[in-house]
Parts: sequence; structure tokens; C-alpha cells
Amino acid sequence: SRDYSPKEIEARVQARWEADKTFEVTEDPQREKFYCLCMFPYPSGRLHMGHVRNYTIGDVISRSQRMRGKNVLQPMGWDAFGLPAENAAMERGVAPAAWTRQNISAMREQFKSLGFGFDWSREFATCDPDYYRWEQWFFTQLLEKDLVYKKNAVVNWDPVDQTVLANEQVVDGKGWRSGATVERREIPQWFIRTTAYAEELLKELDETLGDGWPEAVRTMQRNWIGRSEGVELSFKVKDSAEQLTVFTTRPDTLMGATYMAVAAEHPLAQAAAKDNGELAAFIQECGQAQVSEAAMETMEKRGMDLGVRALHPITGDEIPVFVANFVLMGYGTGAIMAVPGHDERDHAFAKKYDLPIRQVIAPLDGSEIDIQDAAFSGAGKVVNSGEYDGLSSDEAFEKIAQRLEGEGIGQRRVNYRLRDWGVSRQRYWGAPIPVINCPDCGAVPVPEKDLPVVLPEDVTFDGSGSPIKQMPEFYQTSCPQCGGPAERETDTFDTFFESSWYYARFACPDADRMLDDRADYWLPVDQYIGGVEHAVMHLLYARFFHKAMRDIGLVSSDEPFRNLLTQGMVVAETYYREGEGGRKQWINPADVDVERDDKGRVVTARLKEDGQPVEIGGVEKMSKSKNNGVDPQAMVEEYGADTARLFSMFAAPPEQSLEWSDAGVEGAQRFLKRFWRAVQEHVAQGPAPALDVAALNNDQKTLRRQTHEMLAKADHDIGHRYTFNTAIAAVMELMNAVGRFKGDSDQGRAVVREALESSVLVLSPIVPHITQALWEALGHEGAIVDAAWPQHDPDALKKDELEIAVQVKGKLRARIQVPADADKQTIEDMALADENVQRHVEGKEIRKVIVVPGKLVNIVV
Ligand code: ANZ
Ligand code: ZN
Repeated sequence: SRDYSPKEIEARVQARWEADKTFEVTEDPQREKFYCLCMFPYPSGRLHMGHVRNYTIGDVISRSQRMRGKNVLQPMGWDAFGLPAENAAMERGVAPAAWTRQNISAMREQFKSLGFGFDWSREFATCDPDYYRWEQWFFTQLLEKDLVYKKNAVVNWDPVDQTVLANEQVVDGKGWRSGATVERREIPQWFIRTTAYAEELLKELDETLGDGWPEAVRTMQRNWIGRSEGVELSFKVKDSAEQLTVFTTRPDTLMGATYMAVAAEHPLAQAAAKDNGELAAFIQECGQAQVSEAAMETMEKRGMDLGVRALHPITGDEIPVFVANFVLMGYGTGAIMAVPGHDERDHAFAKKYDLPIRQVIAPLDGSEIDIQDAAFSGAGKVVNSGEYDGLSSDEAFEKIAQRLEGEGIGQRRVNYRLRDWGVSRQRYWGAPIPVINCPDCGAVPVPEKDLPVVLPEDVTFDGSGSPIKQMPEFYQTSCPQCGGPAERETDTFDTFFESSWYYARFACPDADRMLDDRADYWLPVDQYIGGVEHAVMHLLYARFFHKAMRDIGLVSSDEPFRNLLTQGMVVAETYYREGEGGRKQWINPADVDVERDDKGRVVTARLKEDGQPVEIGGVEKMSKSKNNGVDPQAMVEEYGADTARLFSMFAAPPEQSLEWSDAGVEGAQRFLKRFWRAVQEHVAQGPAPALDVAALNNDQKTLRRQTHEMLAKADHDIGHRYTFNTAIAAVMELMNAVGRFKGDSDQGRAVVREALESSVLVLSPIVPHITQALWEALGHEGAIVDAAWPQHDPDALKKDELEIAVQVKGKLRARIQVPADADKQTIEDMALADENVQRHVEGKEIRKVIVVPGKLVNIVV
């Protein structure tokens, strides 16, 4: 048919992939594998444009790698546990499991309509008991290896709803449903000893991942792990047998320590508060404020003197000990030696409480500073420190550390900011933690033969706590060790637990163990693609899991994701009207008519419905809250999947943000129509004869050269650089050249055919449906994804003639065509023979002719 009809083509091509199981792959040790994975979605019910972009990038890479002959795995599944299902259940009175499974079905259909080449035979959802049974098993293995432990940790407690709240459910310190002030409660929770792998997690960032991960992500992980080298040293406490141990990264500043500070939870503070009501009240207050580390930097520093005095290890001076709100119990030893001259927080605190500030480090450049005014936190030269004066910070670090070690009161230490991973959640919709609490034996892991601990799915969910905490039939059981009555854990895993190993399970989704041999065929993932918002937690937990799986003997690689691509956001214009009380009512861009200036900026916007102006809010990330999302489903229905895919690959390179534009979408559609017509018109003239390179005339040679220039560029851009937009642009340019090309001669048709076929092949990973149809129209059988990726012919790139600029006295006077292999003298002669050049040199003496072969001739007169 002559007209481009995406609906019909896409349905037909997708049905064929399904019937032929085109994307189902098996392990083949003879072939090089390529595992391409996009971060799997949370099944919210509908795809958004961010998904379309993410999965199209993965699909383009997968398909092009397959055309390069690799055995490509591209699986898909569902990150199915989590809070939104509980919220939806409450709003709609449907069980989280049923809601989740409905959403999965709807989204699976959407994925299929977009034409992603997923191996659906490997699909699973993390809420499938067959999946989570293995992470329950893995947890028991970690327990055996002492990589899991239980300790008290703080949760948000809603005293009215009598339930633990997730951080997202605490709004301005109040429970989101009850409105009650949230309390901090300590309850026993399970922790994974991620810190046991801190050193390796850090080291591999530079080694294995150094060339495959974006620098920004590696930096974020490095900071999150936060390695610092310092000294742990103990101060004597006056009139006491106690010692006060601190961690410092700056032992070189020891002579500048003028006070000490401890966290509210520190035993020394707790002891001092026993007979000091005011202090006890202050400590209580400190404990209530929940502060992030970032807030810690900026918040007001507050504290109280404990009345305790420490003794300086070198001078023996008495120095006061404070409790301070900027010292964290969870880091180092929960106590610091404060050096207000050289630490900003210590300085602010000293100013407030009028504590002495001493300068012990001077800037290396000799500049004068006023230490009472501001802390100097850099390294420098030691001053006011007796025998250490004159040393550099580094030298003093060494000398003082040695001295403290010699005296047995100090110890060099490496500290990490990384915390162990608390995995207990007091929520329903998650994988049950496989532990049974026995009054006699304590916490006993559920034995392998009793796994999985299945989460009951047929529950009514009203939000007043997890249903399984109210189901004796779930939690009443007997102890696997002594057989006595016991109770199951009713907490579930943090959902990051599921997403930490799904990539490995895709290799062997039906294995009757956690992983089998197939894992080592496919792993590591060759290309992982997802949002930069997962730079730290997900990607760090998955790396931890991989190493722990390796040490249990399940995989042999060290890292899960060899290469990482973090795609940019999808952004769009926002529009609004002022509602009551000045509140903005966001209007969907689809409901707005706009006029733009010649730079494409919106100048006026009117509501379609009433023609009245609306406010222009600027370009922001597509989101529900700004109502600026575009529904991919509607777009696929209107234009087809190929247009959606082409637009999202053409509008920006993957790592940058992509701005939605109706004009861009229409442009993409227009191009596909032209492309379709060009191939169909060519085909309608009957088969083209075989290409005879030796018989081509100049125009034919030029078109052929343009084809091969496109191929060379596309190969690099799609296969290596992942800048799909520039590859698409190269094809568009070539199609323009084909449009201008005249020649119905046999060889003319042969070079056109080569140009069209090359374009169809190159675009096929991006727009797989239309190219499949055109591939067939060009007389080929089989799936285009099984065709070989086209390679350019280096000979075709050679130009017979080159264009050279001719300048007279530095001014451009002519452009001449010279044979590519012409020598300097020939070029000079040809330049001087040019008519226009002659006119400018006439009657003047030629002093010098400079020839830059391949580029230019400059004539000096
Ligand atoms: C004396 C000193 C002098 C410090 C100076 C800094 C600068 P990083 O690099 O992040 O590891 N510190 C130690 N434990 C703390 C805690 N629990 N809460 C708050 N601060 C704590 O930081 C280590 C530095 O942070 C340590 O070195 C300590 O202050 C502080 F010119 O000791 B320093
Ligand atoms: Zn027991």
C-alpha cells in the first residue's frame, strides 16, 4: 500500500514478533552475549513519557547490538511491592495484590503497543512468591554469615492511628491521616551489614566501573560511602575513671581543641542528665527533632555544658564537655574534640557560647587571617602548637598520630559515612521477613523447606496498620528449633530488597534455586539504563547484593552493571490559572492553544475551551503535580508507536533533558511519512539492477559517498556514543539528498536503493515497525532485527575531487574543484587559472603562493 498507516503496520509487525517469539533468547556459549536492562517500573497503572524514553533507549541499544551479531537479552518485569498499592487499596477498597496485578496487565499491553523487544517469557513481578522466596532464603544465608543483625532503631509512630508511618507519610511532623504529632519510637529492626563491603564498594567505583559509569554517579556513591581517615583518641575525664573517645580527621589541630561535644544519646550526656532536670529536658528536645545531615549543616547550633571536664592529652588543660545538637550518635564515636579555629560548626558554637577560639593552623601563602571572625578549615602550617610548630598539616597529622599511638591513647582509623541498611518495614505490601520469634530460642530463621513465607493477599486494607499484624492465622506458628509456640515476624522487607537482585533473576527466572548456571552466562548486565535519582540507594544496594551473592557462590562477577546510562528527564511547558486564595490550578498543555515567537518560546496561551488567556509557568519535569504530563497511550493512538519513539530519540541525546513539543512530534510523523513514500515510490518502479561501483558517474558517486558517510556516522553514534539524535539527523540529511537526486538510469536506481536500504537498516532499532514493513517492501524476508548491521565501505568515502578555497591577499575569491590527488604545483596552476582570481591579481606582482593541500590557496600580491 502507498499510504503510511502506522496502526495497521504496527499491529501486524507486533503480532509477527509474538508468533515467532522473536525476542525470546536462550543461552548460547558460542555467541557473545549482551545483556541490556532498563530499570524495571513500578506498576502504577499507566506509562508516562519518562518510561517511553527510558525503554526506547534500551530497545535501540538492544536491537542494534543484536544486529551486530550478539545474543541479546532484554527482559522486563515489575517492581511490584510498595506503598502506593496500600494507598490505592484504601482509596478504592481493593486489595493491594489485585490492584497491582490489574496495573501490570494494563502496562504490559502498553509496552507491547510501543514495540519494545522484551523477552516476555522471563517476566516476573517481585510480589510473586516464587520470586521473593529466594530473597527470603538469601536473608537467612546472610544471617548465617553474620551479615544481618537486629538492633533498636527509631521509627515514626502515629499515636492516634497506632501505626508506624513511612517518611513520606509524615507531613510537617504530623501523621498524614490522623494529623497527630508523630513520635519517635525505638523498635527492634533488622539491619544488613552493608558496611562490611564499604571498602570494596568504594574501590570498584574507580576500578571496574571507572570507564563504564558516569562520573557524577560515581562521585555521589563515593560521597555516600564517605571514607575518611583519621584518629580515634581518648581523653581522660577529670575525677572519673571514664574516658571520652572521639574521632577526628584532623589530629594536626589537636592543640586547638578548646572544648568537647557529645551527642544527646551519648552515655556521658545521659549520665549527666540523671540529676540535672534542665539538661534532661534539653536532651529530650534534641532527640525529638529529626534532622538530616544536610539540615544539620545549616540549623542553629545549640548545646549545654555537662559540667564534666576532660583533660587535654598533651597540655593537661581542663576543657569543658558539652552536649550539642550537631553531633550525631551514629557517626564515629558520637563525640568530638571541638576545634573552633578550624571547623565551621565548632566555630559557630564557640561564638554562641563564648568559648575560646585558638588558631593552630596558618594558611600556606602566609596571608593574615582573623580566626575570631571565621574558621580556617584548610590544610596549612602548624602554629601555636609547641614542638609541632612549623610542620605542615600532613606532617603534624603523622607526628601527632604516632605520639598518641605510642602513648596508647590513640589509634588510626578509617571511618565510613555509609550506614548499615535497615530493611524492616512495618508495612503490609512487601515480602515477609522470614524469621520466627520464639520465647525460648529467640529469633530463628525460617528453614529453607518452609519457604516461601507467603504474604496473604486476600485481605481488607483500611490503613490502620498492616493486616497481617492482626491475623493470628498468619503469625501464630511453632518454633522451627524447639517446636514450642512462637510468632512470626510481621514486618516486611524494604522494597529496595527486591530491586537489588531482580537483574540476576532474569537470567534464570524459573530456577529452583536463587540463581543457577545461566546467571554467569548473562551477568554482568552490559548496559543498565535508568534515572539518576537511583544513583545512590538502588545502585549501591544492588552492588552490595551482587558481592554478597558472589561470596555465597551464586555468581562469579564482582559488579552487577558493567555500563550505566542515566537518562535525562522529560520536561514540558506548564500552564495555570490563579484559583481561590492565589492557589495555582495547573492546566494540562493538551487543553491549551499557544502562539510562539520565532525562537519557539510561548508568547500567548489560551484555554481551548473558553479562549481565555492562561498563565505560562515555564518548562518543568512532567509530573502529576504540575499537570503537564503527556499520555503516551494517546500519542500512540494518534501517531503510532514509531512516531513516539522517533520523537523521543530525536529531540535530545539520552543524557540530557528532553523537552516535549507538539511541533517536534508532528515533525517526526512527517519525516516517517516522507520516508515511507520515498521507499514505496522506489519499489513501485520495479527491482533495481545490481550496483556496479566502477560504472558510476559523478552524481551517483556523490550519493553513494553520502550513504556511506551516513553509515559511518550512524555506526559510531548508535553503536558507541549512544547519541541517537545525530544518527537520525544523518539519515534525514541523506533522505534529502535522495530527494534531490535525479536519475532514473540503472545505476542511478542502484545507488538510490542502497541509500534507502541503508537508511531502513539504520533506523530499524529506533522505528522497528515501519522499517520492518519497508524491509519487506524492498524484497527481504525475515525480521529486520536479524539482518546484519550495515557497515560503511571506506572506498566509497574517498572523494575524487576536493573543493579548495582560493584567497587573494587573505580575501576569499574563488572555490575550485581539484583532483583529490593533485600535487601542489597543479593546485597552484588551477588556482591562478580561475577567472575571478585572475581579475584580482591582474596588473599586480605575485609575491608568494601558499598552498595548503586539501584546504586552501593563498596568493600574496
Ligand atoms: C577535630 C576537627 C578539627 C575536625 C578540624 C574537623 C576539622 P568526616 O570528614 O566527615 O569524617 N565529627 C566526628 N564525629 C562526628 C559526629 N558524630 N557528629 C558530628 N561531627 C563529627 O568528618 C570528621 C570530622 O567531623 C571529625 O574531625 C570531627 O571534627 C567531626 F579543624 O575533629 B573533626
Ligand atoms: Zn524455640
